[in-house]
Amino acid sequence: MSEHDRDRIAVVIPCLDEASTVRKVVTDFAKALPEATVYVFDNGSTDGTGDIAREAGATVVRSPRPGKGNVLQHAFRAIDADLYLLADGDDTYPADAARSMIERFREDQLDMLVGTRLERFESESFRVFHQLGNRVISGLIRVLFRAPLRDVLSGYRVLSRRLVQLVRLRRGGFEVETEMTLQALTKGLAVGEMPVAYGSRGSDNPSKLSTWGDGWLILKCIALLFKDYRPLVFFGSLSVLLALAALASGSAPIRDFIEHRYVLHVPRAILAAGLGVLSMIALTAGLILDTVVRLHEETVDFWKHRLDRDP
Ligand SMILES: Nc1nc2c(ncn2[C@@H]2O[C@H](COP(=O)(O)OP(=O)(O)O)[C@@H](O)[C@H]2O)c(=O)[nH]1
Ligand SMILES: [Mg+2]
Repeated sequence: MSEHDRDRIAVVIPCLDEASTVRKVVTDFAKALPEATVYVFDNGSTDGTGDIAREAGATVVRSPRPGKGNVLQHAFRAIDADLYLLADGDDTYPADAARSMIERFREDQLDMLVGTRLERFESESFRVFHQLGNRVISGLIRVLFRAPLRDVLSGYRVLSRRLVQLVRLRRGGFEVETEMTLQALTKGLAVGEMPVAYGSRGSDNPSKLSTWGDGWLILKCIALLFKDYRPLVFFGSLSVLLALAALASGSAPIRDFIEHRYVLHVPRAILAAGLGVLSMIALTAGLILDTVVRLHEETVDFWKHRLDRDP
């Protein structure tokens, strides 16, 4: 009898028009994890996805607001479980890896385990630019947030109860994986990765992800979360850039003054002064917000401690 035997496991599958694959996905996960409850969050499917999923034995929840992010926000609010396994409804993630992911997750005492898709995938698994996009986004996060993650956009993850309670998702679309990862990292939660096989979508049912539209939203999400959680670096860098611009613009007026004891390049002097003031404002904003983030981290630590003590 292990301490985890009574864990409530929720398999959460967001679905939009996945009639051709949802039956297989639901039955595969029910077979792989008989003790789990399989939830299909469906919003706006017009191809009967919800009915097929219900027939296959899933608990189908109608979700009001479109977008994968909105659906996962709904799932985090609606489901009370000890462990959450997120997967997609397009049968690209192997249900038979679920058990070993959960074991690794428990062994390493993680809050999030991401199934990485970079080792074993089919020729059609990734669309053009998606592998490059994934590398750019994961690389950016590695540099900005100092996190050694390689596949931030994977939809296959195991999450802890305390992560689901602590992480406040805001984004409604495909930025959700990025936001979830960055929130977990900035809250000091334990994040790990494990290779899984990654299949390809059937040609009859295209992906809902738009390469450029969602790519742009994901980059914007990273920039905004960097501003929110690393304000001293964000505004500090801005302050340095502004100071350099002020110096560049001020060099002529300064030379004037040294040589003639009089400023000839007045417009440049005014611009330099303005840029200098902006640089100071940016630095001040960075310092003040850095304090706010530190106090926020203390609050998060308080809740982490509380949740550990009485989950
Ligand atoms: N309920 C719901 N599910 C969605 C929505 N958009 C995408 N999904 C589901 O999210 C999963 C991932 O979407 P997919 O198109 O496969 O994106 P990709 O794997 O990143 O190319 C699939 O199961 C989709 O059905 C949505 O607006 N509502
Ligand atoms: Mg997919």
